[in-house]
Amino acid sequence: MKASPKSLLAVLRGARQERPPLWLMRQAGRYLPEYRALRETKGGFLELCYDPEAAAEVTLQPIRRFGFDGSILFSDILIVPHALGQKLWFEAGEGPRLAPPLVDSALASLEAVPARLDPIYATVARVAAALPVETTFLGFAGSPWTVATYMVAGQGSKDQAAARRLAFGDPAAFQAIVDAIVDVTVTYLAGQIEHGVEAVQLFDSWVGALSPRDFKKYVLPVIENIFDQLKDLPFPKIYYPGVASGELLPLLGGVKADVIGLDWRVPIPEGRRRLDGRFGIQGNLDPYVLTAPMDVIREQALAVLDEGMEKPGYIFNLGHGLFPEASIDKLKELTEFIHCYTAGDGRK
Ligand code: 1CP
Repeated sequence: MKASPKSLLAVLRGARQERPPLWLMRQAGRYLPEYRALRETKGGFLELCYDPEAAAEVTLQPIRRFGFDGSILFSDILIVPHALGQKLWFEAGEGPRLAPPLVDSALASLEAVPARLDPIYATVARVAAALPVETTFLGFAGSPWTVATYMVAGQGSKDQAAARRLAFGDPAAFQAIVDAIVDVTVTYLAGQIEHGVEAVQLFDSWVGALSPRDFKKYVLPVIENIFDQLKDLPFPKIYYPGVASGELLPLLGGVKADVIGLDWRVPIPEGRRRLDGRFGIQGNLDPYVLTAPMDVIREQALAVLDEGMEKPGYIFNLGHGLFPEASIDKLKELTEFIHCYTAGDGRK
């Protein structure tokens, strides 16, 4: 059974709901054979991102398969550094590379290429025209901290060490990078809204690497600034503070977002308490639960659902992104299970 029309959008706007809407972070990608086939014909991941017809198709693939309530634009948080002028490519089996890394190169050496955002807007317009009416269309960007961790190191990094070193050792240089990301990000999110997304999520995947003190100093004002600049656009906004961010939740009270995404380490009632009940909640099944037998998946999903559905404004999701080994059959069953959820129906 499917949830009611645009149930995700209604919940993002704070509506009380009978059935939990769901979507999954990183729901498009390599676990789908139709994705791998299209990527192969296009030559690579970035080629897919910059081909609006193909990127729209990839955005729609998980909706066709599973009927999720939310569809997230297929693109990447690293399109913003690319638009800021860094070279960007993906090493097979390793991940993203950006050059020059800003550990040893000045931001001023980059020449911005704002036109690199244009194909993404074209993808947004295509998806908006093609999505089923009951599906809510989500746009996104990375938060300046998380994006900066890649720009500084030139790749993904353990513990985000290079960015932390730069932030602590040369705060002015770090702030300049963050300021540049903020400007593009606000334009980019507003542009996605203008072209047809119905809500946006800011991914701050790696902010849990910081102490609450440093989060407050280096990240919080930046996040507040972005949401402040977007506050007059009447579209729901989600902030996902990434893995291991539980200690940061009590600091988020002034952020003008509607929903906060939780990772799996924080029980949902505790997350709500730390957030003072001010936000809707999205999350927070551990993605690795999806590797377990189906009865374990159901039991864990039910526990999450029961906690989430205690209060209005709840969206089912994972605590972090889906991984390439995900099983299509299990995801189908999980989706059906969630769409049939009724509180306290004795399936525990
Ligand atoms: O085909 C491939 O090999 C590319 C794999 C892939 C995919 C499918 C990458 C490379 N990015 C994406 C898509 C993507 N990335 C989406 C699309 C929509 C969807 O959710 O289905 C989104 C929202 C992202 C966001 C993203 N990219 C984040 C934030 C979310 C998270 O998972 O924490 C991050 C950190 C990235 C960086 C990135 N992009 C790709 C890789 C391999 C990485 C590095 C991840 C790492 O450092 O561990």
